[in-house]
Amino acid sequence: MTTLAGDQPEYFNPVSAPDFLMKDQLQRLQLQRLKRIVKRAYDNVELTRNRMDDVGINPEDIKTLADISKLPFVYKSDLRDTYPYGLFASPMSEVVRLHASSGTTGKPTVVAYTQDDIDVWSSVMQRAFASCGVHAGDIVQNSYGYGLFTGGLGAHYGAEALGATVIPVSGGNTDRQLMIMKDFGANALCATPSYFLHIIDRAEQLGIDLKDMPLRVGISGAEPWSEPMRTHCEAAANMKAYDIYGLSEIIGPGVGSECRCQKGLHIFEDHFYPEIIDPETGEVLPEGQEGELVLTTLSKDAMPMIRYRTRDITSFITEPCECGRTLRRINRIGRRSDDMLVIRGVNLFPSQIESALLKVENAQPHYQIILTKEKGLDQLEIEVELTAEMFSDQVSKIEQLQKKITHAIETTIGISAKIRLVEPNTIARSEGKAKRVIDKREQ
Ligand code: DLL
Repeated sequence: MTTLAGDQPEYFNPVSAPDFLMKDQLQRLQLQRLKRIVKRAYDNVELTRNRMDDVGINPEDIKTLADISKLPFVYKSDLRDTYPYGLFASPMSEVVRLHASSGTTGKPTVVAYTQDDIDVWSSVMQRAFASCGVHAGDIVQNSYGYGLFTGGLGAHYGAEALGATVIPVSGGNTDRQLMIMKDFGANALCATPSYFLHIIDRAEQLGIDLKDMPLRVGISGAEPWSEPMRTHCEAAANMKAYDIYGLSEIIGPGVGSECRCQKGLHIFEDHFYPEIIDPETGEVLPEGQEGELVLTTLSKDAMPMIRYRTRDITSFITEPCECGRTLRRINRIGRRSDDMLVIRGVNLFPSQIESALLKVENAQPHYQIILTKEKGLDQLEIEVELTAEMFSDQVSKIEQLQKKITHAIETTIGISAKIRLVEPNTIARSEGKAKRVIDKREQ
């Protein structure tokens, strides 16, 4: 049995206790919370009431957990259509915090928290940290952006609740981040995978070896990242890198998290009820099949989300986890249904490019996808950055690399792509989520 701080077995750590409930205990709790939250949303949110009335369902009709499938879905567009406060179930006098996520189409979507909601959020983040092996007494460098983005404050409160020391450095100013990391002796680093990558590159440029730092754990999320990327980060800093999942509409980071097994993310099911549906038909899929994750907040008062369509594609892992947690696991989210690019009729997800690049020696996972149209036909160009070392190398070596990358990408995505190798540091770096696609086809 593994232990957390001291000699306490993980099972008996009070932080993790809800992670180990027996199935029937958990389901009883979920049902009790589901009934309450459905009633709360019905009584206080006009959109929920109208949608439920339209399909002729009452809060009293929720008698079992399976009855959840009778409830109508909520979509991101519902937040936009009721902007800013239309889905709130609490009066503003009880709302202690607002966050927002920037949409691609103008107005952000706004989310709200009561003090109880903030407490739930801190507790799930505390459990997430604990399951990634962060303990009381650790020093957590929090490089998620602070502000309207939920990453910064979500991780901050969770780490404090755990009894760790937080360095609220936020994203950006990478040279300073590296100095702080070293001087303050950070054991854990929270950053988006793109920013993690940037920190690693910058350290290399400055001649800093991250392996000499006391870093032990990396906690990354907010965008898809691949297994090869995990290997890359772990090797560069001699640490373990864990995936953490969440979204503003549900609470922020802390909806789910990996554990020491690094085999899928446990969903904190006592607060967030997960379903996986066929995105076309809306039907709940048999356990194990891949589909869209739908989440219901079981205990969020200010803004209950009932059957929220995340657009994130994943599947449940059916076997029990070796860590002993009874919480269900989902596979890592590699793509969103609305991220999919259709190029000459072939489906492509940007994360496939990352995986392909990381398989080629000397290639960098800094890339940008540029889509254009020529004589009515889609053209796919992928800009890939050279390392400074490769850049000063012989032309023949660069040509060889280009060939290898072209081959790796074509065999991964199944269509031809023009690969353009670009000078080091020419593709914009991100302190948060990376922008990988420039689609010029509609213009
Ligand atoms: O990204 C919350 C967060 C902050 C999660 C920090 C983890 C760490 P949003 O900005 O609302 O919230 O974006 C949510 O990001 O629907 C997924 O598409 C994507 N996403 C989040 N975590 C992961 C992950 C935050 N671990 C959207 N893997 C979600 C893949 C992720 N995609």
